[in-house]
Amino acid sequence: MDNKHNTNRGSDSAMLKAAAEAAAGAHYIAVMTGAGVSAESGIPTFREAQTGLWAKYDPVMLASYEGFMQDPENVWRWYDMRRQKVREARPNPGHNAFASWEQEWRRRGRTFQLVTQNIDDLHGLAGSSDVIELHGNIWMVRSVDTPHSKAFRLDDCPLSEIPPRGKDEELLRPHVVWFGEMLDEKNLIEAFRAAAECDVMIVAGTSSLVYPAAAIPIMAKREGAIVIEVNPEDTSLSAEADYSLRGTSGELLPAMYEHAKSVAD
Ligand code: BJW
Repeated sequence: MDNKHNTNRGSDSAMLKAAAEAAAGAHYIAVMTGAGVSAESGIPTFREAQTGLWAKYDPVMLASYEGFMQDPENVWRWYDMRRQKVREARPNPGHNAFASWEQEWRRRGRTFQLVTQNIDDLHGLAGSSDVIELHGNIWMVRSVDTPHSKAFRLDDCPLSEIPPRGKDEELLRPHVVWFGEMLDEKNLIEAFRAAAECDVMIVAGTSSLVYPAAAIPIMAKREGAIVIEVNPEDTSLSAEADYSLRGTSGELLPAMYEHAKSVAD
C-alpha cells in the first residue's frame, strides 16, 4: 500500500474525521493498545522521560526473570505498588470508546478485535469482551519453579505476604511477560492473524518500541490494512501509519468512534 495518507500527522479535526471515515468503512477493525491508553486512568507509562516507570526503576531488575530471581521481594514490592494503583483505577473515555466500538461493530455483523500490551485489565472492566492480553495480567500469578505451572488469580491487595507463596510454600511470580521471555504462543498467533485479516488497525498509546508487539501493526500495514495511530507524541510507528493523530486517547478515541458510527453504512 502507498503512503498517500502519511502526511496526515497532527491534531486537527479534519484529519480525525478522515481517519474515522476510513475506520467506518472497515468490516474488520483490529486495535493495539499500550500503556498510554491507561495514562488518563492514573497508571504510569514506561518510557516517558519524567513520569515513566523506567525513569525511576531499572527495567532489568524489575521486568526480567534474572532480576526476579536475584531479589523476588524487590520485584514483588514494585508489583504490589502497581496492583494497588490498578485496583483504584477506573476505565477512562479511551477504554470506553473501544468497548462501545466492539459492541457496535458486532451489532452490525462486523469484527472488532482488541489486542493490548497492558496488564491492567481496564479494557475488560470497560466492557471489551474479547481482549488478547499479550503481556499477561497483573492479577494472575504462577509458580516460578514449576515449568508450565497453571496460572491463577491472586486478589490479595495490598499483598499480605511479600513475596507471596502458593499452597505448598512455593514461590509465586506475576503471570506477565518479562524481557527475554516468550509471549504466549496462542495469543501471538491470534494477534498476528488479526493483523493479517483486518481492514483497519488502530494503534493507541504505545511507543511501538517493544517486540514482537511492535511488529503487529507493521504486519497489518504490509497486508494492506489502513493503520491509524493515536498518540500525543511521534513514535517509531508514525512514519508507517496512514493517519497519525496527535492527542490523547481519552480525547481522540471517543470523537473518532462517534464520527465513525455516524457515517458507517
Ligand atoms: C499516550 C497518552 C495518552 C502517553 N493517550 N497515548 C526485536 C528487535 C529488538 C528487540 C527485540 C526484538 N525481539 C525481542 C526483543 C527484545 C525485547 C524488546 O523488544 N526490547 C526492546 C525494548 C528493544 N522483547 C522481548 O524481550 C519480548 N520477548 C521476546 O521477544 O521473546 C522472544 C525472545 C526471547 C529471548 C531472546 C530473544 C527473543 C518480551 C517483551 C516483554 C515486555 N514486557 C513489559 C513488562 C510487562 C509486565 C509489566 O507491565 O510489568 O511490557 S516492558 C513494558 O513495555 C511493558 C509494556 O507492555 C511494553 C510496551 O510499552 P508501551 O505500552 O508501548 O509503553 P511506553 O511507556 O513505551 O509508551 C507509552 C506511549 O503512550 C508513549 O508513546 C506516550 O507518548 C503515549 N501516551 N499518554 C495516548 N493519554
